[in-house]
Amino acid sequence: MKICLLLIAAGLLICQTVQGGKTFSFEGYRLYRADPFTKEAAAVLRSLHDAYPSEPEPGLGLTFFNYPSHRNVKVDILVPPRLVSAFRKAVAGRPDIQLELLHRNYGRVAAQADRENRQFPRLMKRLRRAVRRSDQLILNHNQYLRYDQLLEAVNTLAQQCNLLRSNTCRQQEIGSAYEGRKLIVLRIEKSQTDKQKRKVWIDGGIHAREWISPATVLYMADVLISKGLNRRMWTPEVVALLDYYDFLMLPLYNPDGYEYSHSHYRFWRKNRQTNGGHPSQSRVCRGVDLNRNYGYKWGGSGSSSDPCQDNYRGTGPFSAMESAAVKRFVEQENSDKKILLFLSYHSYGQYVLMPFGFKRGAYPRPALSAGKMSCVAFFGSREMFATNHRFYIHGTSADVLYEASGGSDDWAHGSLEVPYSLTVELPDDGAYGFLLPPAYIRNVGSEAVRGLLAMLRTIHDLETNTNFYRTRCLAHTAASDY
Ligand code: 0X9
Ligand code: ZN
Repeated sequence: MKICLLLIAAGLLICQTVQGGKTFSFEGYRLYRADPFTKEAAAVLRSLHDAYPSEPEPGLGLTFFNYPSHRNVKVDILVPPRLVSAFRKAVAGRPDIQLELLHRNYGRVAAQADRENRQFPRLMKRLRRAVRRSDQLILNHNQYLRYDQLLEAVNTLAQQCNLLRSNTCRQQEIGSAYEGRKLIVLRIEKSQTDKQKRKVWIDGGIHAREWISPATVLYMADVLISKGLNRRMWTPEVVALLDYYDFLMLPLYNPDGYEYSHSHYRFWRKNRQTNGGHPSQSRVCRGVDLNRNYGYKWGGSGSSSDPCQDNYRGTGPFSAMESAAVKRFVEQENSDKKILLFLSYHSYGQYVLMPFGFKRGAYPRPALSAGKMSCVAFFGSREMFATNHRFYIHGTSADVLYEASGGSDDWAHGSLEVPYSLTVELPDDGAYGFLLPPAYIRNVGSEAVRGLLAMLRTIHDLETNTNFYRTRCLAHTAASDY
């Protein structure tokens, strides 16, 4: 009851606050959801995507929140006022496209999200005076942090980790982003002498606008440290996890793009490197989609050669500094084939995706390897559903989402032969989309931790119990599909 009153009081406080900030306002922008029923309809959406790129001035053209690769792939599209009639002319009235207006003025939605991100930490501070925080994590997890704050948070985690158990955590600068910001990997290694231990790679924030992703990776690192090393907080399964695996965590893969999405354009996706000019553009466009820049099947479907597009693949495999740094590091860490699980966290949509993403109907070989990965994805998504009743779809990226080549997950499995490689699309399902309020961070974080535990439990079972696949997996995976 007290909480409710406080929440009401805080709600009033939110209403009173004056809108501020100098970021792009989205005033009058409309958010549409288009569902193409035929392949011709999907092609119409793709031609709009290509004809009106968001750049060279971000927000000038259409901003697609996802890519219309096939029929029945619903896409959310942000339309500036000047393009509303052209957009509607191309799409509305087509019997094979269902068009829904989600927001008439996305400026109001973005402004509200901005206010909440600034005010929620203050609200939580007040609340905590009344309600003692029960989970005892090291960090607050109530705000989408800026780059500096995020590095500070990683530093705090590393220090606390080593206070709990000396020499367990290490921060490693694996390279830098185009504008010079650091790429920091947090290593959590409970026993550095155990040569048998397998490694788990986890990255977040490869796409700038997916703010819930770095926040979730940070949350997961906090739980691993707080509940795996702190005697007063021990959770047996987390303790065991640190005995079996070493964790290599890169919470913020794309710091330049992330900062830009905070300071200028909220829906920026790529990194911030300057590209050579495109013949059709008088101005230079910026950014490479880092998740189209990987070397396995680079340059194929779902990636663009146009530097102004959001899914621009770059000039060649690993042409971007960020992905080149990650490649170097991950390859070195995997030189003894010790990486067992490669996990990339994105948003939004609620999917657990496995390779391959470059083409529909392409599966890991042998079929058993695809079946095992699918089984891990299934148990992960089932556990995440059990946590907060948010449903995650699992399958190969190309089959259940869209075709997109040059992704990190395809590379980890296809080139490095990491046995289990998954991409998790975190919440939500599109109601808030990228503007998921910071109040969700803890909630999504705990769901992600439980998903991670379930995935690693399943992998352990698969690797140690020869009957597990037959008795527990086959019921959930149509092995014949692979
Ligand atoms: O398009 C992507 O890079 C990911 N979705 S997102 O909406 N977060 O941008 C999905 C990547 C799936 N993996 C591959 N296609 N390889
Ligand atoms: Zn993404």
